[in-house]
Amino acid sequence: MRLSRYFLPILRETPKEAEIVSHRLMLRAGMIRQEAAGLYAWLPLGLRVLNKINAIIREEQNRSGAIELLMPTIQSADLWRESGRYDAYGKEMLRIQDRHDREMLFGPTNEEMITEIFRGYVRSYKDLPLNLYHIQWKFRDEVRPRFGVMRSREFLMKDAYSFDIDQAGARHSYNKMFVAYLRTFARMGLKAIPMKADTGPIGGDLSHEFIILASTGESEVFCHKDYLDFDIPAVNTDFDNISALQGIVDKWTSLYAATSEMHDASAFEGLPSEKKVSARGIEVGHIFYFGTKYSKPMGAKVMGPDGQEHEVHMGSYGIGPSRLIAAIIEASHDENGIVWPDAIAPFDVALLNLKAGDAATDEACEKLYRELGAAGVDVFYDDRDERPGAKFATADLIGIPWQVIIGPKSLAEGNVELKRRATGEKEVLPLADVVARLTRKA
Ligand code: 5CA
Repeated sequence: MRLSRYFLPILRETPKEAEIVSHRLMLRAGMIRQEAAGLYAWLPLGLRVLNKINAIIREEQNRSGAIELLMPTIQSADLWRESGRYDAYGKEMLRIQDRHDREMLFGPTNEEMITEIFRGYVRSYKDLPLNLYHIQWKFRDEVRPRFGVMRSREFLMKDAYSFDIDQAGARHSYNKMFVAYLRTFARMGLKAIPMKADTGPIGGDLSHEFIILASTGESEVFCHKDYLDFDIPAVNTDFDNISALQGIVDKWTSLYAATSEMHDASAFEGLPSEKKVSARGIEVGHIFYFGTKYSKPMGAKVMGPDGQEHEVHMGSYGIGPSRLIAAIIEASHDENGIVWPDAIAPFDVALLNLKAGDAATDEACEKLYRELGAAGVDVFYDDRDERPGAKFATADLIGIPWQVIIGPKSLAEGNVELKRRATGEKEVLPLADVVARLTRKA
């Protein structure tokens, strides 16, 4: 991508309305634009990151055996009357009337709709377990939308829903999501800790929130320090191995970790003082087991091996991809801007032409741009006629992991400079070695 032909509306001034660093940086870096309170347009740079996040989520959901579909954003009120949640949900639900005066709503979550889909097709325990997920926009009319996409009214959610014949099966389905979540967040460079959580309007009696520690987090959390160094389950984890998965979950729930709603002060006090972490946290995922809470009122039953009908046991599993972007920036930035982890960066490499218009510099940049592209490297090419200072500032602000800096002086000796955004480390290397160096990515 050539910056001269891209759409990257960078702000020079720090926007006054933004209270936390991720919101400020997302606005300044031209990733999002507020369209109304708690509603954001995703500008090209922001959308690239969102797509990267979604790709990782999909890979890990699919690996665990979950299956993707797509449900609509608008739902019928009647569906929610069946579960009894239509009145209970209150003002957070955006209620809409269509031209025939039918009551509709913009979905805040999809337990009812997925249960309706399930009961329309599935009849036998032989079709279980089943876990269906989608990545779709949700709307919750939050009293106080704030912090940009961290707590917005419209936000993206990956929500998965599992169906099992009994509680033991549902536990295994829960564990699959638990392990998939550990892997998902680790791949984004985050240390997410599963914490015992309240179930709120979703309901149920088993629930974990996945929390990353950040001083600007909205929740108060308490946990054992050792969680921060636990190993993440390997890529070849066998999701069908019931006891192996239970072992991973047991380990990750063996030490103290709870949000303030579930906090047990006396249990926490019992920890050695050097192991106590009392901090603020951001909830990036939340998983629930709620048994037959929806299947019973909505009549989602299957024939069991005993020839009897059984109401299915369900769980639901959410991740907030749009919130995750803000959370990652909270965890990874410096005074110059965002520092993207490699896996979710909008581009792999920023190529900075320090003297656009100079024939030799232009030629070297164009050639490298083509070669990197051909090698599968996603390049952000700053080909504008701008001062070097402005180019360095832009590249630092938008946080691309590598910068290749090409100016006439070093180029005369056949060299360019390579900078690692995260550490600021610089090295000089021959122009001819850049492609090999960046495709090795070490
Ligand atoms: N149906 C369940 C699980 S699928 C559910 O709705 N869970 S939730 O309410 O916990 O939301 C799931 C995830 O969506 C949260 O962990 C969070 O990452 C994200 N999320 C929730 N509300 C917002 C919001 N207002 N802004 C941004 N992300 C949000």
